[in-house]
Amino acid sequence: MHFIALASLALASVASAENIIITVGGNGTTTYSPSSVTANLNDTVTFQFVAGNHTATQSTFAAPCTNKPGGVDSGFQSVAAGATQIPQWSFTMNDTSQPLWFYCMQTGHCGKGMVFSVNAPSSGNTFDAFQTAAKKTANTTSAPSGALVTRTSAGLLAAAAGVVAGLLL
Ligand SMILES: *[C@@H]1O[C@H](CO)[C@@H](O)[C@H](O)[C@H]1NC(C)=O
Ligand SMILES: *[C@@H]1O[C@H](CO)[C@@H](O)[C@H](O)[C@H]1NC(C)=O
Ligand SMILES: *[C@@H]1O[C@H](CO)[C@@H](O)[C@H](O)[C@H]1NC(C)=O
Ligand SMILES: *[C@@H]1O[C@H](CO)[C@@H](O)[C@H](O)[C@H]1NC(C)=O
Ligand SMILES: *[C@@H]1O[C@H](CO)[C@@H](O)[C@H](O)[C@H]1NC(C)=O
Ligand SMILES: [Cu+2]
Repeated sequence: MHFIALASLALASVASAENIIITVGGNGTTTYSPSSVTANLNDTVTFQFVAGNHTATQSTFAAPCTNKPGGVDSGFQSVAAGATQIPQWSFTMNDTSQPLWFYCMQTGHCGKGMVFSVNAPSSGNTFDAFQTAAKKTANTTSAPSGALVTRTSAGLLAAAAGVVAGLLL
C-alpha cells in the first residue's frame, strides 16, 4: 500500500527519474562511455564495468585525479576475461546545483584521461578542461590510501592540496 501511494504521487507530480547507463572499460579501453552526461534531480547514474579493473571515484575540478573528501566511490570493479556477469554500481543525483566530477583510480588511468562528469558547464569548467587537467597529472600517482608519489608535474600542487584536505577530514 505504502509503495503504491508513493508511486502514484511521483507519477502525478514529476517526470519519472531516468537511469543513465555508463559503460566502463568497453573493448579494453580506459574510457567511460559516454564520458559526460546531464542528469536531473533523482536520476540514477549507473556504471557498468564491462572489462578490466576500474573505478568510478568522485573528485573535484581542481584536483581531477584525487578523491573528493566525503565523495562517492565505486571501489575497484574487476572483470575477468570471458566473464558472463559484470559488476555495476550506481548513485542517485541528490543535488544538481554543482557539476559532479569522477575519475578512475586505477594506476595511470586518470592521466590517460579516464574521467567523467555530470552536468559540466559548456563554458569555463568544461568536461574538456577537466580531462586536459587530468592528463597533466600523468606523472603523478595517487595511491588509494591517499599517499602521493610524484615526479615534478604541473598537476602536483592541486593534487597535493586535495590529499591534505582528505587527511584533515
Ligand atoms: C566495441 O567495438 C565495437 C566495434 O568497433 C563497437 O561496435 C562497440 O560499440 C564497442 N563497444 C564498446 C562497449 O565500446
Ligand atoms: C526527488 O526525490 C525526493 C525524495 O524522494 C522527492 O521529495 C522530490 O520530489 C524528487 N524530485 C524530483 C524532481 O523528482
Ligand atoms: C584491481 O586493481 C587494484 C588496484 O591496482 C588491485 O589492488 C586489485 O587487486 C585488482 N583486482 C584484481 C582482481 O586484479
Ligand atoms: C547525497 O547526499 C549525501 C548527504 O548530503 C551525500 O553524502 C552524498 O555524497 C550525496 N550523493 C551524491 C552522489 O552526491
Ligand atoms: C611526463 O614525464 C615525461 C618524462 O619526464 C615527459 O616527457 C612528459 O611530457 C610528462 N607528461 C606530462 C603530461 O606532464
Ligand atoms: Cu580505469
